[in-house]
Amino acid sequence: MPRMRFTFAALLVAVFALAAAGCLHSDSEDEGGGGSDTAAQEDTGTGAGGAGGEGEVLAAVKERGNVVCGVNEAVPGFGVATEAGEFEGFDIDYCRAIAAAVLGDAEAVEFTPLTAEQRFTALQSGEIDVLVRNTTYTASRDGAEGARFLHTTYYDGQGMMVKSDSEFQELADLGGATICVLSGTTTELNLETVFQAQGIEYTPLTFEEADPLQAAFIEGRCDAWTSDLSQLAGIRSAWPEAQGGPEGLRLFEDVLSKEPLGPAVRDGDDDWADAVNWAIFATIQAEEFEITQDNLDEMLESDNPDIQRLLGQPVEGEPFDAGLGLDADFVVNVIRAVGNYGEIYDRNVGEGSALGLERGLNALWTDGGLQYAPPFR
Ligand SMILES: N[C@@H](CCC(=O)N[C@@H](CS)C(=O)NCC(=O)O)C(=O)O
Repeated sequence: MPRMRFTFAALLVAVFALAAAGCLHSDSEDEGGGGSDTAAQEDTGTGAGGAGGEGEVLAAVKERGNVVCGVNEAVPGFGVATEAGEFEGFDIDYCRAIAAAVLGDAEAVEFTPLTAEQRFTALQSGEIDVLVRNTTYTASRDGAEGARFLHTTYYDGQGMMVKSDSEFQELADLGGATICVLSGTTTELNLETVFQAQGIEYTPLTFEEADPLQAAFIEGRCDAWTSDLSQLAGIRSAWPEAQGGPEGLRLFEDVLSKEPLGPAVRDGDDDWADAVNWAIFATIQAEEFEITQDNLDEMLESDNPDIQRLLGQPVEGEPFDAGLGLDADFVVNVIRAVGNYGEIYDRNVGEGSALGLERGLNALWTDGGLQYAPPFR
């Protein structure tokens, strides 16, 4: 896992109040408890639009005219609800990309904020059409949670964060420490296995939501906070000035796990899964072809047949239709609304954001990274 780099964007940090820093939730502390995220549950198949079977979600979304997207509202850079009630972030832009691809309207999204514990139940019950909430693709979630994971939009890993003045420098130092962790997450499970494997004794302090976890961390009730590195970077970027701002926090170099984060839909509707997947691939392929929000109109005039096909422009008379149940020019709608993968990344979590995360594993395959779209043909 490449090192993450942070920019100390003090001006951005200054506008974040404590309540908005990283974790906007409140209540329902679940100390010492820890939830299970592996229990299999029946898929009631009701669907956000009353649909669950093959092709039904895609049809229901089109009929209803919006996509119900399960999101995080508490992780800066990925999914945040602003004071004005607007949702923004990397995952939020992917909800918009899906709506743009399926409905031609990136604003046709209903955002449903979910805690880590709630997310799979919401997906299984049909409360949401798609889950885009910094969710790690794992075997048991794929197998026992009725979730179908789609292309990984962000390759991440689990990290450990302490206050900058902490005596702890690396995992091995944490013997006897209390560690704050969110229940219902892979984070909770990895913490246990990694520490057990390394023979490090520790006490977990478990919460269902991030806001009370953050309060406990600030109060010194735990010595360290573990989560996905991207989320720790987001939390750090918005750390309250009263607590020392971003420089008041330090991330260890240790990476505890692989955390491939991406959208998930309910099992049982391949058409819907395909539509969501190709909305994501559109952003990656557009980056590879250097198609941006700004040069899109120019690119529509391109005489490169690969670009014409991607953008649904006539190639030898006919616009390319892959049979995905999407308009021939769905990629145009996606890129016009949210830009290509690199633009989405940069704006929300990359160099153009308070997080300042390098592309690392999330670079295109042509740049040595893992982001790769199958051919549009
Ligand atoms: N990627 C991991 C962790 C996801 C996760 O829920 N992370 C926390 C880190 S702060 C979070 O999103 N908290 C916000 C909340 O649920 O309040 C997973 O899928 O289990």
